[in-house]
Amino acid sequence: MAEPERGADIPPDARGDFDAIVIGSGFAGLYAVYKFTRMGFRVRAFEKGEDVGGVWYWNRYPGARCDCESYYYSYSFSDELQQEWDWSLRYSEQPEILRYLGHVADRFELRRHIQFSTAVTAAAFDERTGRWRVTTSSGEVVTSQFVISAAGCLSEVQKPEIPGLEAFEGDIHYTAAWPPEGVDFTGLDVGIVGTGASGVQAVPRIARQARRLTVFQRTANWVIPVWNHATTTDFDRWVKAHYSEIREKCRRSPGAVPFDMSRQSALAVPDDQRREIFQKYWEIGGTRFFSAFSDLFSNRTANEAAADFVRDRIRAIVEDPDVAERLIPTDHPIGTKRPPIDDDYYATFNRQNVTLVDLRRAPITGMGGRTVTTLEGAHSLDALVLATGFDAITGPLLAIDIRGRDGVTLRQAWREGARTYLGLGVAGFPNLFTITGPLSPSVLANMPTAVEQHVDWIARCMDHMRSTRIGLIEPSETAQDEWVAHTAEVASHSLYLEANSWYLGSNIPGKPRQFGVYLGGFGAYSERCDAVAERGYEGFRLGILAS
Ligand code: N01
Repeated sequence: MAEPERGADIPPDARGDFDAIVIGSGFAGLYAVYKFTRMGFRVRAFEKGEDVGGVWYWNRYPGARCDCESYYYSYSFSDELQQEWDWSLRYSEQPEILRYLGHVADRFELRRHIQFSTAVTAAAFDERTGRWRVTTSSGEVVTSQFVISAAGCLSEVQKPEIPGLEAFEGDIHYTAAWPPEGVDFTGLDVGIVGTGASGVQAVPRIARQARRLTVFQRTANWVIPVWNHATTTDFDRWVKAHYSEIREKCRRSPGAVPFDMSRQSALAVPDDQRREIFQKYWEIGGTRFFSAFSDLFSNRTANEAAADFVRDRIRAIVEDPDVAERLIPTDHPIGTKRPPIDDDYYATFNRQNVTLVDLRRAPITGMGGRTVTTLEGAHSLDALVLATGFDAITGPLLAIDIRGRDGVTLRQAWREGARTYLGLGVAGFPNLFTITGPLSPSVLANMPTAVEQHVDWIARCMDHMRSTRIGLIEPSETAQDEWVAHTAEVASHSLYLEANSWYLGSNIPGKPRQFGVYLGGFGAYSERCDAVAERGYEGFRLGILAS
């Protein structure tokens, strides 16, 4: 088979001049390139990885898997694509998702528009020309009418300061930047720091391969089973015959998923019935556990009932009662830090080669050679895995030197927290669009659906501007202020604010505490975006260029 087309084959554009620059080529970037090029826009995407995939390119750690079911964690824009692609697992693992994205890039000939191994380092709006000057890591400067960030919400790796880390002489691997060739832990003593979604998925796989695994846990997390299994021909056939209804349901639902949330309060049923319902949803598995009742994220007592149920499950699975107690979270309501989904996590602590170290009780005090020392003792390790997360939501945008009107940087504009209108645009930064940006439903919606909705909205807007000869669009300060206040108000009714989570930026020292996700529900949000467009881009200022 011929080698797929690569970014290196991009025909040089004589003027380095584009209609749209797209940052990134994960789910969002690929669809943006597809959509904009099909509409006749001159597009270039810059991708810092060597290939497409975004988050699925970088997060190749053992066990990396999606927590949405395969049939709806996929694109809907092409019926041929959704009919021809077969998923092998109910919840896809990283290699299969990366193959899918590679297939999409090949099938729709997208690679020719993507320049790989090239990061966007800066973007400055030129008020004289009304265009953006975009600088890349290779020193190239191009200009464009629009800049569209498809940099994602979880792509800026967090490398926390851990005492003595620089003195550790064994191998160090970040789950979020895993070597493409993989890592063989056979016969090694391995440590892992971090028990978020990445750590929880990696622990069972590494434990099966390594000689010993030491899990350094700072905060225990609530883990829900996934019950992953091979897809069946019958289910596949059913899905493919019903894709239009499934996708429509996703587009209208609060989480962009094809199932309903219960309308019943957890407190409206007697104790034994409540436990039966939790049991039923536990057996369904995944994030659907949280749709068992309507008020798990808004009512402390309802949430506590769910926590109580899961506590019992943990105690039933983990054989050592002391280890079980240390694995039970005590500092946040269930689900308010993103709950990891995995089948083997708790049972892995029954293995003889796995040790849990509680960093709350015994913090790491230093490292040296191949030893990690805590207040309670020394651990000899050949390799250390850091599953320590991301500077989420705003991090990928703030990592780029973005300058809007009057040379104001995005960092300055957001020094007290992200300010956007609909998570799509930023006042003072004309013609900059952010796909699944801060204060949109983003990470609390099924991503491919959220991505398609944003890209379609942006494409419609660009088309409208082209046909009406409007050169500039940016949110008004008033509309942006109202949106920021509205997102904060909606979040204030939820229990999410009770956890120190990356949703709130709490994992990054000095980051303003702000709930970065719109909690009003994806379906309602999407309707609002459509209404804004239909009312002539209400809340945006539209401008005609002087020349
Ligand atoms: O990162 P995290 P993640 N010393 O920030 C600990 C998505 N995702 O990569 O809680 C010791 O959640 C930190 O401890 P604490 C998903 O949305 C999706 O796991 O801050 N420990 C925590 O335990 C997810 O939520 C999938 O006390 C330190 C961990 O590191 C998001 O990505 C799979 C530390 C970080 O957890 C991020 O998940 C994987 C320190 N200095 C990820 N610093 C899917 O299934 C941090 N920690 C699709």
